[in-house]
Amino acid sequence: MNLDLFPEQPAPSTEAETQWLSESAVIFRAKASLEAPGILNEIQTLLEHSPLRQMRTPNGKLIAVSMSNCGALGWVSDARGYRYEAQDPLTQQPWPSLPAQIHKLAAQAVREAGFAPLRAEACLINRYTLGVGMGLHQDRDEHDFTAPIVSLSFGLPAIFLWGGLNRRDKTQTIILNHGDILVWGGADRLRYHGIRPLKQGTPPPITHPLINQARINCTLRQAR
Ligand code: MD3
Ligand code: FE
Repeated sequence: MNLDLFPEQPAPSTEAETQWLSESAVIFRAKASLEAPGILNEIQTLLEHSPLRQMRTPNGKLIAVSMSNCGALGWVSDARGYRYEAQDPLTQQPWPSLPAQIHKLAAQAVREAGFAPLRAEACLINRYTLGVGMGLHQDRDEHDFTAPIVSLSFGLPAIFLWGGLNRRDKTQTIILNHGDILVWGGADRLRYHGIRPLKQGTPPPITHPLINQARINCTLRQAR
């Protein structure tokens, strides 16, 4: 008997494919699949130094996604605002260094997307458990909006909302699967975007405690 547990989601393709969302936004499907176990192990190790935590918005609201950072700068949010910091406020130590495998995949994706090399000194690590999402927002805490952003997705598939330059613009839904790398810049850099609350879905072909009924997203940005 074949019980289809996830009838609404097609099985994610394990095939490497390139999908352009526009002239300056591209998804490299399954591009990080091979490196995923190694990257997840590296993330697990660095999270022993700078653990995942829920931050608060400047208005005091708890952010549902659990976050940490690696690289020279980390994105933080608290009563003093959204900003990049060289030290983890939890440990008052520098953030762990960016794993070489993440750096290498991101640099390759930026090149293949046709952008100039970037100084990706900030890597935000987001972890979504079931029911957790991220509301529609723009990424505008960086100095230079001409630098593209790269994101790597691992674990459960997520429904990504791809909006326009105004909050009220219509959004498109795009599924981000395990191993997908997304690069966007240029005219798309300030688009509104978000992640729908995570649902159960086809698990990826590997298991790892960080992605057990969960999704990990690494977002690399040039902050300064
Ligand atoms: C397209 N993270 O941390 S990454 C964030 O999956 C964030 O955790 C999401 O949004 C996540 O700020 C989405 C992909 C992404 C991020 C920013 C974009 C796509 C984007 C900005 C403009 C257009
Ligand atoms: Fe964002």
